[in-house]
Amino acid sequence: MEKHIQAADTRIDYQALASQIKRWGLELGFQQIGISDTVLDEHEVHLLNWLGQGRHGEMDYMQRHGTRRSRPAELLPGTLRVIAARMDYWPPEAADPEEVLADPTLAYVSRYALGRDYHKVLRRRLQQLAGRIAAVAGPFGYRAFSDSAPVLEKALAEKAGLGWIGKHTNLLSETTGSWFFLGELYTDLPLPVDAPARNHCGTCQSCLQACPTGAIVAPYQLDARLCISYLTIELRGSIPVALRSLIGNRIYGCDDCQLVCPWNRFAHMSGEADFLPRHRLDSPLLIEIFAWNEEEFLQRTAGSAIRRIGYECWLRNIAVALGNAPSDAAVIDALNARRDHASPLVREHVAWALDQHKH
Ligand code: B12
Ligand code: SF4
Ligand code: SF4
Repeated sequence: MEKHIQAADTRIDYQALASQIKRWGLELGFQQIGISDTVLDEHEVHLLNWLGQGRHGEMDYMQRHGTRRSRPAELLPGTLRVIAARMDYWPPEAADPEEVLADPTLAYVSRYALGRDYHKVLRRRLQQLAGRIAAVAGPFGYRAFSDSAPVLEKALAEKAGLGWIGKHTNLLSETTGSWFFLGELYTDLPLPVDAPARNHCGTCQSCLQACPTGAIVAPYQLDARLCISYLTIELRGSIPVALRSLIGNRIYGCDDCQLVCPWNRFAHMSGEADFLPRHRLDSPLLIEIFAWNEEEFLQRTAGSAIRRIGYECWLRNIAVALGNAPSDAAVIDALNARRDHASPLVREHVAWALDQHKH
């Protein structure tokens, strides 16, 4: 929060300011900016149902903040409007996802995590946007977020006209698909709001059908406990045995529901050097990255979102993928080299993986 909350300043032309904000957003590398009010009543009902059904699994942070997540002014008092932004992340120079997913000797890392951690990239740009607004409007109340606080980002972006929440529960648009991140500025400026985006899922069910674990339990409803993204990124303990073979070679996140979405034919490549793949993480050999020691893991994932899962979960995830790989000497040797690992979590997943190669 950079300053006090202010009332509408009659000297400011808010309509003109909103247009400038959208232009500045594009100059700063966002692909689209929209403005919404803070009313999220319907989304709050869905959020509370989701939590009530335990679909957040062990993501305690999803329920820790009460109604602050669905009521922006409870998180930042005085918030009147939300300036929602989206930034494409699909890296132009990455291996073809279908080819990587089809080769069980390779590891699949979801496309959003191949380069630099997006949280930092988006929040820095949003701060710059706020700086430009302040230069024209004077000091104003705001805070910048990108997956960094209890904020219902997709719902706000939908209201701001950036796209609709699809049946796979990601935000997508008919002009750009869904391969983008979201970020926002909560603000006390009484800016004019944009019209919400319309839903174009129609009768399509492709994402529900493509999900390897059946995590999209109904249109617009995701049971995170079944989602490979949750299992490989958020879950800290043991991955449920029944789900391990369904994970295939996905070692960090999952993109399947977006890969099949017809609207992603219209997706644009990211122009951000920050999102280019690092250390060939777009198609690494499973046995090679399983051999990294902790120092190598920390060094090669510095500045990346992957680092947050820690070395133990990194090995846990790769062990599962190696359990799903074809049985050959190199795979069995790699697993045997980790069977006495200091971590019980790693040992248990390695033992499971070795067991897969006995049948
Ligand atoms: C928790 C979380 C997860 C969890 C749960 C996902 C989820 N759907 O909630 C897990 C770990 C599984 C996850 C995975 C991924 N995530 Co995530 N995640 C979040 C986070 C932190 C909160 C999302 C949230 O509020 N969930 C609460 C539930 C209730 O929301 P919901 O399932 O979307 O349900 C909404 C609607 O579907 C609708 N609804 C719900 N039930 C019903 C029922 C009916 C009948 C109807 C009509 C509607 C309806 O209302 C709900 C509220 O708006 C946001 C960041 C943020 N602060 O917003 C990022 C965020 C959503 N994630 C993001 C990304 C990129 C991903 C992955 C693609 C990463 C990957 N490749 O592995 C996957 C996609 C998986 C998927 N199919 O959604 C991006 C999405 C960008 C975009 N274009 O939409 C976000 C916005 C982060 C960011 N700042 O860019 N994520
Ligand atoms: S990210 Fe993967 S596991 Fe999760 S809902 Fe989409 S397809 Fe299913
Ligand atoms: S795959 Fe089909 S149903 Fe799923 S989000 Fe895309 S358009 Fe909607």
